[in-house]
Amino acid sequence: QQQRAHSVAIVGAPFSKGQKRRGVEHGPKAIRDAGLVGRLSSLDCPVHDFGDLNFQHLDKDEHFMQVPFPRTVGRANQLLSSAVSRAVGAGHTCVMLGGDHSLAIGSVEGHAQQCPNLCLIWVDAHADINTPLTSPSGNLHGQSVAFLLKELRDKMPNIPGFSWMKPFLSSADLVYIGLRDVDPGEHYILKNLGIQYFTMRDIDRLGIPRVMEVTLDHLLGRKQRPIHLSFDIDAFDPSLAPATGTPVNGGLTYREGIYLTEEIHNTGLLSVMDLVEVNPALGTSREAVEATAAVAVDVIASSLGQTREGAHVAFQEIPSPT
Ligand code: 6HN
Ligand code: MN
Ligand code: MN
Ligand code: MN
Repeated sequence: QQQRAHSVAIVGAPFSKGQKRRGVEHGPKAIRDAGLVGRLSSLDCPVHDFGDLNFQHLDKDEHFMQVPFPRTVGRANQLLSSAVSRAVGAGHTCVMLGGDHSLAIGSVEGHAQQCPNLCLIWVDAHADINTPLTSPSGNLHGQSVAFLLKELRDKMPNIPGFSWMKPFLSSADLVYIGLRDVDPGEHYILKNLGIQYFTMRDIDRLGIPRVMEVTLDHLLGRKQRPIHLSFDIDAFDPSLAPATGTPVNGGLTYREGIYLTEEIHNTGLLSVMDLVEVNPALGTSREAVEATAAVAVDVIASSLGQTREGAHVAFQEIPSPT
């Protein structure tokens, strides 16, 4: 169905301390350079570019257990949370450009301040649900969801830098799509909490239309509510999106990714979207980086109403020659 175009706020989050590879802080620039604002404007969405947030690196930020930069990541997410909350409070659909996926902590938290009944769709090769005690790497971008879930409250230590937030999301309000690299502790958590997830094998078996039907029914079947879409570019196959820190073979095709986001747009309920983990320092060529950023723009535009069918915004009738 056709929805009224909402105004869109873009929040750039040039941040990389949730993992160990530098360069992902240049993701927002790469996605903007690929023409994001022009594409959204041509969809008839009024675009408000809030620019990039200015994150501080904190000195004296010692490891906590295996986790590097906990205070720096915590502070960055606190800043992002208030920016997202402000954008949503002002009535915009918010697009957060990362940066690494630890930023979803602040993005979802800020969204929940305005929309406590939100649901979360996490599109990713990874589940990002390690706790500091299960994480094989220590990296916070692999732990974002564990910070959000009420059911994991007792399993999370007090990590310095995060005392500003409390977990608020129920595991029933979360669906994963695209998983294909899940750590043993993560697999146990997914099973133990009964989280709804679709791996790439499930997509092979069911097809993306059925996966989206079950996803949206699971989250919206009882009541309509705002959607938070957290889209990690590594959900796509590395042949399409090579410029990313933790690529895994066998990912979403372009058409699966676009269909997925078209279905989310068609609900009319998308409220905040994250597009994370585009790392321009990791492409093997300039073309590889530009291709990755172009896919990111396509997925954002599709989430916000670009259709493959076309749209007759500028036409009331077929022009007659005279
Ligand atoms: N991401 N599961 C691995 C870890 O280190 O916890 C990889 C996480 C990747 C995170 O892609 O956003
Ligand atoms: Mn991720
Ligand atoms: Mn990932
Ligand atoms: Mn629309």
